[in-house]
Amino acid sequence: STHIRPHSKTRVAYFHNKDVGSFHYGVGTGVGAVCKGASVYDTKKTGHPMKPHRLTLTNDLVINYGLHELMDVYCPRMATEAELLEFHESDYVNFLKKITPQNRDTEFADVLGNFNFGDDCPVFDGLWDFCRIYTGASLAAAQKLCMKDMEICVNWSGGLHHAKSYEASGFCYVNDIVLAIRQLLKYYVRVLYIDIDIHHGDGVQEAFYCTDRVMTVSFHKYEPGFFPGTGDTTEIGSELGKYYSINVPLKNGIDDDSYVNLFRTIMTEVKDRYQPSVIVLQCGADSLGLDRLGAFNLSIKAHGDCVKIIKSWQIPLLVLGGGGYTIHNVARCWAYETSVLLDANLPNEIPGESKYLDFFEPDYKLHPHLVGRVDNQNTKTDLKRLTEVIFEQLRHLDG
Ligand code: ZL4
Ligand code: CA
Ligand code: ZN
Repeated sequence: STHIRPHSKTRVAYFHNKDVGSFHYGVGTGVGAVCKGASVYDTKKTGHPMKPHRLTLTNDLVINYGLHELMDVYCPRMATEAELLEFHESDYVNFLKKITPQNRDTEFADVLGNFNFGDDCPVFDGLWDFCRIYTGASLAAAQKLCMKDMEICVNWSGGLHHAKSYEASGFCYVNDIVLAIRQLLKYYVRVLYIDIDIHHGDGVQEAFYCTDRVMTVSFHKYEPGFFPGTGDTTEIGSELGKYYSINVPLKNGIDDDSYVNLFRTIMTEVKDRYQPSVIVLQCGADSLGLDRLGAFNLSIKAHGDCVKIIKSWQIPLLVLGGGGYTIHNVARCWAYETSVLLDANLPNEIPGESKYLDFFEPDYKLHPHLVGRVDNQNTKTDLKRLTEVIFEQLRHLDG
């Protein structure tokens, strides 16, 4: 299938562990009963919104479109406990290692709350392995970039940006991004972290708030009551890290043109001023239109345009997943973005060989119409003012 990728020589490595898609964020008792089949569990009323099955769907599209033939495919190892301890506190790691749905209400009932476990971050079967699988993939991808024999590494199971060193948060238990960036810092001088998930990348921002060796930029919805509640433009970093944390707070319903223009304008200025040696891009797909938790209006093309812009700079790149709760669109988005990274052109028709073809009904297209549910509450004036505030902050980076 090389005909779909005529001229590109970019080397891309894809990290996928087949087991990652079979975990379920079940909420305590009765987990076994609701987890037997994805079709039963993945219904709106009973399930947690985070569904690892979306990673199986994504990989299925990648394979059925033949993209695996255009890149190096790795089944990465699991991260070790020692690797998790490079960022996370030992009390928390010990808890993660030991907690199970069976001991959660007895032995560990008192400490669940201390580590922020609850409805958002439930105990589920295989939690420890799940964390080590998605983190192992991000670490393997970062290590590959450190060896400098690959331009782009991809791990769609990573990007869990809310986890803190001492607790779980917002569906995230281990912060694979922080761990991957810490690995990159051993070989690269300056790391630029970009986060297009609809939620604020608070865990990554917090971890690198006081250093100028990592610049974090998050685009997100910022409204009273919207998780996690941080990410105002006033959060700019501190000490050596002052001016090295950037936040782009947005309102509901932002459309393709506004978002991509804003992204291009801000990120080009960030790149020119910061001159990153490597980039980590978190591609949370909950910024798409019609997401179950999100409220933006982006099409898959526009989301992918952000990836295209970063790829065009030809700086070593680690591409990660993140949020995304309307799972058939998550799979479409990340399969499309894999093709963007490969300069491959995919037909709009979803390949008929897919075992999961039913997920893509009724249109069976890669690019369905996702726009139109919420009004754009971001005015031209808002976005102009926002750009000015951020450009003013970026002026401090010279000299
Ligand atoms: C759910 O239906 O805003 C969890 C979470 C579980 C199943 C059964 C329990 C029902 C929506 C969300 C009660 C659920 C109450 N179940 C959840 C303040 C909150 C406290 C918890 O994309 N309740 C917390 C986290 C956000 C809050 C977003 C995004 C991750 C990422 C990267 C994390 N938490 C209010 C909500 C459900 C659930 C339905 C839910 N939780 C929606 N938004 C949140 O950035 C991966
Ligand atoms: Ca974000
Ligand atoms: Zn999110």
